[in-house]
Amino acid sequence: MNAGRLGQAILILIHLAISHKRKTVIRIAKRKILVTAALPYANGPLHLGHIRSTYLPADIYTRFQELFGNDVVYICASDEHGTPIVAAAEKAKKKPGEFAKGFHDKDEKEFKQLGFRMDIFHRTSSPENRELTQKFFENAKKAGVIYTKDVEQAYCEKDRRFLPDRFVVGTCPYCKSEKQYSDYCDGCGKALASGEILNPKCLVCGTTPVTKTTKHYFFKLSTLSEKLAGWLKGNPKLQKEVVNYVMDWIDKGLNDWDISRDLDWGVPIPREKSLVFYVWFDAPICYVSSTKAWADKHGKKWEDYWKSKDAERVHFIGKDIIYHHFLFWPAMLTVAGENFQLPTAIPTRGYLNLEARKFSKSKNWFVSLEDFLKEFPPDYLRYYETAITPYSVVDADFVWKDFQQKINNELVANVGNFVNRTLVLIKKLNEGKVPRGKIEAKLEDAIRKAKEEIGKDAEGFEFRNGLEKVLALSSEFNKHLSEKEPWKEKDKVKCDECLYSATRGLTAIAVLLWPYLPFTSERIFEMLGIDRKQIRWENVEKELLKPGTQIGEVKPLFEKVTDEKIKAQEAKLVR
Ligand code: B3M
Ligand code: ZN
Repeated sequence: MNAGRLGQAILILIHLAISHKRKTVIRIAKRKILVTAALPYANGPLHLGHIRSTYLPADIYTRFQELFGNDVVYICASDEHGTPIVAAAEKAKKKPGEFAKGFHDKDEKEFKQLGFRMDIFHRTSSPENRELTQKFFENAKKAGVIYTKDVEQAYCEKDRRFLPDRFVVGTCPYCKSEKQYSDYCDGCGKALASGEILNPKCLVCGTTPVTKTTKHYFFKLSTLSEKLAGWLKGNPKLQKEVVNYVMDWIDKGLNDWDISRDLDWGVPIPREKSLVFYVWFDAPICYVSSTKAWADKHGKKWEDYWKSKDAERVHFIGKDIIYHHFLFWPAMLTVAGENFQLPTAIPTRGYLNLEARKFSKSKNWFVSLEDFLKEFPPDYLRYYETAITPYSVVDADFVWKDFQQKINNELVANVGNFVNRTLVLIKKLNEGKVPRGKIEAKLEDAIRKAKEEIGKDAEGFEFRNGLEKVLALSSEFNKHLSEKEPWKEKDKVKCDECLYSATRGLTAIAVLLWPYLPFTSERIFEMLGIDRKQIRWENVEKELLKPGTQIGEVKPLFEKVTDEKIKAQEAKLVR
């Protein structure tokens, strides 16, 4: 080979290497997805309702994305500021930070027990959040959307302090419910404007407050109406039903937003002595600061998620905080500069009632997460709440009898039965070894089709539909066993084929169940002796159990929920 030829050959090789590399890059390109769940207020125990609308759907989505092989991060934190926390802490004779930390730790523990795989559970009172909140404020100022105005505020002369929001109690001017907070009536659900409450009293000492003038900071939401409307209408990933009524608010005209409070607990407003930011200003910023805290710890860049057009940001919320996430938060991001990107999707779900009534701790109409988890496995809650939760803002009802029925008649009778039956039959008919065979075409198709549709449902946040399809697949495999009756089959080849097909259903269902019921899924894998690293999307239709594998001890996957347990729960609710 002469030198010219050699050079050419080298060039070709380099070219091949580059194009090969390019191909590889394209193949392994993962989507970057940031998932957040609304930050729980650190002022009371979590109940079953919080889980259904927000933390569970966010977890299922995150797990699907992980299963798909995408780069997904699940962010959450305790929301520690705001007057409810200051008031509750005062009652408990604790400092707000110390008081909030108690619930922060409790929430974190319970989230873990439910299998929520949050990458970080941070705090709004963290230094990262203080710093970033002040930066957002300075940038918003530069963008010209911040102004100050004197406002009339309730002031307690005895305690010598301003009384924002929850520090004033009184009678609702609309429904006349007594002992309501001045910003919100629990009786009729109306948000009350400052000064509206009748017969106002200081929450701490009961004195009738006077009004005093104080300087507040405002965010000019009104000037961003058009931009927000454009974003809402131009983003097909936002829920139509929600967009419709947010557009209605915009059409009626947006009020400017008072972002300051006369308090000493919160993120201080720069250059002010006695003002902190309103809790709803710094809370969503904590989505970003938590990402930063997580990224710093893991050698990643938080900007990749927040400032890149290629990344996706998905906020899971309950319907009570639509205003804050569809208007305030995108408005804040719009004026933040520095290439901050707006939310990609904001999946919103309705409230959960308990036996047809609102959850209320004070009225003893309440099931805390802690109490639930003492009695039932976490996957039972994950199953039931997913099964009653459509992708919509409609409310649902937690009913103990319905819970029992769904667990016993669907989860135990269908999935539990299929898993157990398959393994017991292999024990009986093939000495506990996975038989050799070929999966029946009809069943192979069923797996492929279920996988495709469940994947689509996950991308569309339709988790209930997806779960129903996993159950339908399990039914189909149960039916296959009942029809083929392998225990009566004289032909060994046919018997083997039937059982082998069942094992393929078993592993497919175990993978597909993982985002929904991770504990159950991992138990099936453990029972089969398959490494949990095999829980991957591309493995749904693969042979994960090799013929000849010895099945270990078979234990029932689930226990039925007994009548006694349900009666005991019902009796706890004081009717
Ligand atoms: N802390 C909880 C709620 O209103 C509230 C969410 C903040 S998300 C930034 O549901
Ligand atoms: Zn009212």
